[in-house]
Amino acid sequence: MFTRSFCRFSKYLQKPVNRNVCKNRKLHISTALCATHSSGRYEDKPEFPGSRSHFIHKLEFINPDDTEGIPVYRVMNRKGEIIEQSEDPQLDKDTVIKMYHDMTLLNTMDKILYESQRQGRISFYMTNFGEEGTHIGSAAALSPKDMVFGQYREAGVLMWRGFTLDQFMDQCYGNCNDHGEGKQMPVHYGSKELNFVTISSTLATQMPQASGAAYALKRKGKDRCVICYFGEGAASEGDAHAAFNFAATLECPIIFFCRNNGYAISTPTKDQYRGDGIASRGTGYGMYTMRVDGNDVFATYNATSAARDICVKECRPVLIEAMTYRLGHHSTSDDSSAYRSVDEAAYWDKQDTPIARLRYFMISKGWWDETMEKEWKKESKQMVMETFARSEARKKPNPELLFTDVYKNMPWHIAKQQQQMKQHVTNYAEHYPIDSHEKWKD
Ligand SMILES: Cc1ncc(C[n+]2csc(CCOP(=O)(O)OP(=O)(O)O)c2C)c(N)n1
Repeated sequence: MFTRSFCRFSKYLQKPVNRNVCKNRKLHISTALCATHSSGRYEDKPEFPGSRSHFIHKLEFINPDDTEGIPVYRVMNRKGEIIEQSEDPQLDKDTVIKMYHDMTLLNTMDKILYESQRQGRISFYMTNFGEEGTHIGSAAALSPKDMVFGQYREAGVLMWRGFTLDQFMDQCYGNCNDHGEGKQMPVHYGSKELNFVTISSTLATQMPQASGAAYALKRKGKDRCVICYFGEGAASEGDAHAAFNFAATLECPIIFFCRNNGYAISTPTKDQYRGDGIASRGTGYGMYTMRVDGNDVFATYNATSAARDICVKECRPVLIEAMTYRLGHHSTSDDSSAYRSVDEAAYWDKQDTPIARLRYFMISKGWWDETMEKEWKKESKQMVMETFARSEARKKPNPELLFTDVYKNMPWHIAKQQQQMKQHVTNYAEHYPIDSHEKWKD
């Protein structure tokens, strides 16, 4: 204030304003004020209600380039060797094998559904290649009662909780067994029984909703928390800010789980943000924060387990940023070779995948070998193929369902449209693929 009025004042004196003079003057003034402060005549520490801090007496900006990146927590190296024995979560053999089974089954399902889209058998698909460790590691650390809000690339969380291959494929086919009645695009899964809130396409909208759900859980006083997954691209949405700030100020038991896989479709992280990833934002909102190696299923497990404890015991939000790499294309509508080198993806595929790391670990324990690998590959592929054939053969839902659940009770004008559609399709049946749908009631 003082500096600005001093500059304005010099304009009235008809003298050219020399910015440096102004700047020097400002520094001079502030030194003078500081001298008074240090003499103890005024307060010794700032008492502004908006921050907790202390005074400094030299002008300096905080330069983000001066701060070191937040470290990446890992438990095992790329060869599946535990680095620090005290950090080994000591999971039993059955749990580790389930982790491996789920990660690889997801991988097999992805390959087959991806191919099925290429052949036009389903309309759309998104693979989870390279990110299986983030799904399984985090899901395994939660209670099945914890609520999940996902983005769309977290199918492994559902798999861990028991979503069946039939349920995945019925949704992708939008057939009569799909709980969503074929209304959404493929991969928009949801399951009330498994506490997995149905996915929707609009990025980051689930984030403030998840904070709200966590607030509701807190009010109910249950030992439950919410986990909300999102990509580093989605974190640029305004909704992400709203979610973080609400969760922190309202003290909500929520884990914000960011999958930082390097890309948001074709946008690399260097065009997405200029700070130190997403984790560096966490403490700015007043959240516990940590960055984890997302290709390390044990590190992800430990991080999520500790975050859950904080949520439930302290009722505070936690931000986890899991560093990983999106090995596949963004979706079946994308060809990633248009914006990144094939060599780059191949490097990650060869050097560091969560599946390979866990396999190394299991082999070193004597829990897995080549024969088991071959048998499981064969068995899991067969399971996926059989389910695929079943789902494909099922009829599409009754077209009447297009009009249901717009509201809880169908208003008269929607009922009228439903009748009109039935009449129209009956009159022009030869122009509609009516036989591939379940029949409506007359
Ligand atoms: C509000 C909104 N804007 C844009 C899109 C289009 N879109 C779909 S996915 C995506 C990229 C998201 O990237 P990221 O959050 O990093 O997740 P990833 O796909 O890498 O898992 C975009 C821009 C959308 N669905 N919603």
